[in-house]
Amino acid sequence: MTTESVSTESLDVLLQDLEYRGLVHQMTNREGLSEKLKKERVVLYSGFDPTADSLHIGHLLPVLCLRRFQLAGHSAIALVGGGTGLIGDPSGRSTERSLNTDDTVAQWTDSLKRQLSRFLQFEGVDNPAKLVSNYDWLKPLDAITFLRDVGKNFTVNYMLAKDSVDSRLANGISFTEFSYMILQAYDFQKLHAEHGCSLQVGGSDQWGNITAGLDLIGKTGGGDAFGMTVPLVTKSDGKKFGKSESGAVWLDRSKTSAYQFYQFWINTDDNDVVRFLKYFTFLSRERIEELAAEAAERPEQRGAQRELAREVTRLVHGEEAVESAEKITQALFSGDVTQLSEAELVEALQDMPTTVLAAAETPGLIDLLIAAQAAPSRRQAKQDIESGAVYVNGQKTTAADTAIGEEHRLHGRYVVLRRGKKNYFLVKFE
Ligand code: 485
Repeated sequence: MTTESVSTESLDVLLQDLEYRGLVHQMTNREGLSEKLKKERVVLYSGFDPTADSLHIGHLLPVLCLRRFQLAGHSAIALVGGGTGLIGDPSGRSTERSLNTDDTVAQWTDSLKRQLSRFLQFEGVDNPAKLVSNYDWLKPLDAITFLRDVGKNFTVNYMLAKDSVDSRLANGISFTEFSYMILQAYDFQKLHAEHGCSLQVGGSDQWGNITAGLDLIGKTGGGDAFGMTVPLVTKSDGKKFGKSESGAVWLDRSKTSAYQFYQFWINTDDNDVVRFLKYFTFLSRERIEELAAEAAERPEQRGAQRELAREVTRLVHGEEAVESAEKITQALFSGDVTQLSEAELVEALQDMPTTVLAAAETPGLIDLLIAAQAAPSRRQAKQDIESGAVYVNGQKTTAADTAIGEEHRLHGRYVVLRRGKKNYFLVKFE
């Protein structure tokens, strides 16, 4: 199961590569794991709780780590917490979570499984990945078995000493969340016994849960097992990583469009871009060093940001999404929005002010600027038009008495107004 030999050369470089990328935050027994990784195909897992209908970029490091291990010849298991998602992990949180219904968690479990499957290979390789939900073994676990066989291995003293619990003692923690670590420990033990899984990877807030699993495996006579955490992603400006102005950056395209996703990465600070290239891309060390040198010499060209955005968008949404995001970026930069498909136009202007007018209306340009809230008064609107600051579908329009008729509508229903270099307004006729 775990003893097949794999080309030792590729395995030797894996840990070095992870360390070069700064992906190893904590690790139990580095030498032991290094030896094992060189010697055999290791089965590892990482878990994701269905606390929303999509993963977000805060989940990406562990997801990509599973992929890195798989590409190096190891066997990755992505676990969705269909069971633990019904309980609620207190790790890294200062307040109790509210419980979601069984149906909601079941739906979110399916969504997460679908998303995770994009990053791993399940067929056509000799180390196919696995996708499991801990609902399958946690749901049938009865209270007596759980307390006798699992709970007996943990002292309350040990549990109280964990950060996730200790940090909550002042304000209170339910018995439900208090018990969470034991469930995650049980998962690790289960995967260890049934799939030969000997490594769990997670974010740094998962250290306590991962080591609880190692302790359980140790106490119940299991063999070698290891834990590793990836760092919490920080930004040099001190703001929280993974939030854009419109909230979390999701991996689901219907929540964060591929263009918005691409833009998020394009906007990476010069001080963060090299670190993020290491964290989030599969580019070689040579290529990263090249981009780092380029970014240091010619930061204004933002070549490193462009490559970062392209690579991560390709990983998450595919090549076609990269092309369309670049096309949209170019169109908004040059102002020529007429080349965009309807879907691209909608995506491009998604975050811009949008006004809906009746299809029968054919307003004059001044009225349209007022309706779209692109000008505060008719007087100002007229002045903006005559001074050449107003563009209709990318065309500078200096006649204040222009009527905006059907011939101006892109894809039969959109008019794109622009004031100045980058203030866009979308008017939709329907
Ligand atoms: O056996 C397991 C069951 C559940 C989990 C892990 C193993 C999930 C874990 N307890 C958890 O809550 N993870 C977070 C989540 O699902 O959103 C985040 C972590 C973050 C990183 C990410 O998952 O907070 O550090 O591990 C993948």
